[in-house]
Amino acid sequence: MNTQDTIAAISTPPGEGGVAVIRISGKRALEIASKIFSKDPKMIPSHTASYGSIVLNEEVIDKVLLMPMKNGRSYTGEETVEIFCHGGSLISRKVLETALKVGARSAFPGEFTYRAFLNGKIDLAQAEAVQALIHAKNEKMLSASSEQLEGRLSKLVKGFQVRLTEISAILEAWVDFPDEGLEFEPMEKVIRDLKEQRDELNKLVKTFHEGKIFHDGLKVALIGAPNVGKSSLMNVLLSKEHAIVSPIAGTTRDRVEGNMILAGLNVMLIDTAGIRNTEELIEVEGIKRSFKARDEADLVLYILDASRVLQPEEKSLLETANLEKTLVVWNKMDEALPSLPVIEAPYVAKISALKQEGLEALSAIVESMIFKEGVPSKEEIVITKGRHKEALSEAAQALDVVISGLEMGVSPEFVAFEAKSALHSLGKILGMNVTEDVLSSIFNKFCIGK
Ligand SMILES: Nc1nc2c(ncn2[C@@H]2O[C@H](COP(=O)(O)OP(=O)(O)OP(=O)(O)O)[C@@H](O)[C@H]2O)c(=O)[nH]1
Ligand SMILES: [Mg+2]
Repeated sequence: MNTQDTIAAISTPPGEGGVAVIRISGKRALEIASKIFSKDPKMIPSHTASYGSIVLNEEVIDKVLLMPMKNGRSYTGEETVEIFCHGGSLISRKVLETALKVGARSAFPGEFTYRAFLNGKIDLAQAEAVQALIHAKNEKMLSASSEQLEGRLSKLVKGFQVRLTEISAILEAWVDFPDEGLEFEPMEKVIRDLKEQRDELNKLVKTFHEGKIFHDGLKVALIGAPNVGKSSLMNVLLSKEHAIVSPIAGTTRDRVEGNMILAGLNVMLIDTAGIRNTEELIEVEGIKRSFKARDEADLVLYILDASRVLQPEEKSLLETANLEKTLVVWNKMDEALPSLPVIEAPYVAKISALKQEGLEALSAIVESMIFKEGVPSKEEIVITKGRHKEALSEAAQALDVVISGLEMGVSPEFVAFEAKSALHSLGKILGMNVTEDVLSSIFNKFCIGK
């Protein structure tokens, strides 16, 4: 990928809309714009939109607003021109093509952001946040990625780097002047600092549990005997008649999926065939799938019918459940028996799918099951990328080796080497010492024009 070229792309989504934006970025952006615009863009003040025509070979292609961004004061850090044209897909394509005809090159996916990264406008963690922000489908992911884009994670990582660089220097000095030992700073203080850093890194690593859920969402399976109201609950949660509901036991035979937002998270609900002893071949296959859905789910809503006595099969099903991820839901509370058996499970809810009662409490319990240590606040930094988690754990592990090395008095060279390796791992988050492969795997996922 030649980074000297001036690149151009349509930055708005494909299809028809009110306005489309064509972005041109690179050393020759103004010159290229001057060849196709009715006014000289060099004369337009930076960051000011000017009305005019896109013209090529005397043919007026469109009436547009054009805005130059000069002296690198742009997203990419390069000279940039943005053209706001009419939003038809054909017209925006034509405007782009005029720019390509006079010397711009089509941008690759994510190439504008890649240049912003190369020009030091943003670091790699921030570039990843741009991508996450665009694709965020729930509030929590949006807030985590905008924090990251603002550079909060980067700042934290840089803080670790500063302190570790100091410690590294001390250890290096110790390598060079072993006789003088650690007189620059007492050994106890170095070890104490290192432990603090390691613990903070590990704390950050742990937030990946939440981050992954923000990013990937949750699979929630509705499990239970026939006729307890699984499909009814699914329909109520989705606010539509998605799965067939009937008083006949064994209505649902296949897995039925639906997507929704629950407790601020993307949830894929999976309705399943009611589990019972049966010889019926299709139902047997359906029940097999119910068990599979139960085992794969992040969370299981185990539905019981409060209007009738608990069946022996239901009790034994509960005995084999993974209770940490199971929420026992008494449904049909509107027709509940006078007394319900006590269920030995940490999470129990009572609802009526028919009357739509108890659903908020259900959502609150789901939230408490997912965020066992409380919902992360907006200010809290949450790791959402496996890549970051890996780099942070690597750094924490390297620090572990440094700490035990210092405590056991191993050779200073070895300890200094491990401290360097921790620094190296942290740098990867910001985009230092990462391979071309890592970079392209990140930027390839972007859309064209970003
Ligand atoms: N009274 C009352 N009836 C309910 C409630 N929820 C569901 N039902 C009724 O229970 C019957 C079975 O509901 P479904 O949602 O089809 O039950 P299911 O668990 O999906 O059943 P299968 O698909 O056969 O496994 C229907 O007649 C529903 O109207 C409730 O909260 N209260
Ligand atoms: Mg059903």
